[in-house]
Amino acid sequence: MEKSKLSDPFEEARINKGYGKMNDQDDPVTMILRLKDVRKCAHNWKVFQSEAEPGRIVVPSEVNIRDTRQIPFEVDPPLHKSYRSLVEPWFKRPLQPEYQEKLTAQIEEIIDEVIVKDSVEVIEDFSLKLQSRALTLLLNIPFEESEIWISWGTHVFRSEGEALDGDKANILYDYIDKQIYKAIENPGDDLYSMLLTSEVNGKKLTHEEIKGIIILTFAGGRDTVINAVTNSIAYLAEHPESLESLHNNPDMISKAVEEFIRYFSPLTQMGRVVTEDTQVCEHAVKADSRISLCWASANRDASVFENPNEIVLDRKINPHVGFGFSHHNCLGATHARQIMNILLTSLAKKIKSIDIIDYKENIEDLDQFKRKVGYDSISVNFNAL
Ligand code: HEM
Ligand code: EMZ
Repeated sequence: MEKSKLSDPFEEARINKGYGKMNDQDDPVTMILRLKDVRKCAHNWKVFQSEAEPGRIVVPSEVNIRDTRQIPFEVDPPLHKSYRSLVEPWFKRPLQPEYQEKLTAQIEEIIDEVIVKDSVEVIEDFSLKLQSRALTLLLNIPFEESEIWISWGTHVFRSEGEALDGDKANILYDYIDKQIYKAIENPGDDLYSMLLTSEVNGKKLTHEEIKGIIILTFAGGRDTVINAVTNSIAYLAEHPESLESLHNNPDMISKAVEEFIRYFSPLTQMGRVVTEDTQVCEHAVKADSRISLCWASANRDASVFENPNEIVLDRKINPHVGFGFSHHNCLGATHARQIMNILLTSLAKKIKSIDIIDYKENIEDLDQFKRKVGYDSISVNFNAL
């Protein structure tokens, strides 16, 4: 088995039944596995809602470690739209050339740092740094702030051996409270200050609403980006010919980004709470139970994707749901796509090949399904072009 491969644990259940089951802290989940059904359910917010108890749509459920509602993620239409329209222009800033220049400088600096070393642990020394530094651009705050976030490690709610870590979550919540107070005293042109002067439906945002938006910005874009970056490097290590193709055909890079997101599906699934007794895939689901939209399974659906288990860098038709589907589609996707685009461009420009020295896989335990999402650690040697 190739070291960079992410196999598809859902195939059999997807083909035979279309759904899977998993228990999660005694709040079981019916996982929707086919692309068509995932889209249908994602669209149907009246029956499959996001705004139940804060934390409940996340798998594993975060109800025990968080009371703050993440916005706009845990809000349904029509209110969802009001919040979303407020933050959307801010999250499109990565399209500006100036933003992209800064991001390019950040990424090239990291590559220049690692290229001279014999052994680089990609998560610590590459992906976490890249993700944290890039986030200073998205929030529009000083670069140095990233040092604090790097010291928190890869996941803000998770620690080694513990899927949910309340103490660790509190570090983030306290930090955000402080940052909001600082922005009240000393407003600037950062995301906190923008939110502090904003109104939704004629009312100023509360501290709790701002906190909910910022927590989501930190949590949603952390291990997803880290896994996307790390998995790309592992893949290119085993496929030097792909690195060469990207070097020779820069036009291919945006297609390659979409294909990596499809294949890696850094966010495996997201839940919804069922509001009335209904059926999915001819299977009864009860009101107040949970379903999940399994993006990772939908992205391997052979009725939609030819050779779903292969990375086809220039895949022509690629309607993947790696960034979700319908109104809750990923708000950070513009930023994440720029990171991936610039990463591939810079690697193709500077790196000839990458050798994997050692690695430990990160396997998500989804009850009967075990899914590799990336690595706990992976050491490599980058060889300059
Ligand atoms: C929503 C995936 C990066 C912020 C989503 C959803 C998916 C997703 C699948 C849909 C959730 C649902 O329907 O319930 C990813 C992947 C990423 C990534 C694969 C990286 C490769 C980011 C980043 C940020 C971010 C960098 C921000 C810094 C958000 C937000 C939402 C969201 C705010 C909620 C949008 C809404 O409810 O309207 N993401 N995400 N994501 N993501 Fe991302
Ligand atoms: C939540 C989620 C957002 C959740 C769009 O996804 O990402 C997860 O990593 C967090 O644990 O709280 O922010």
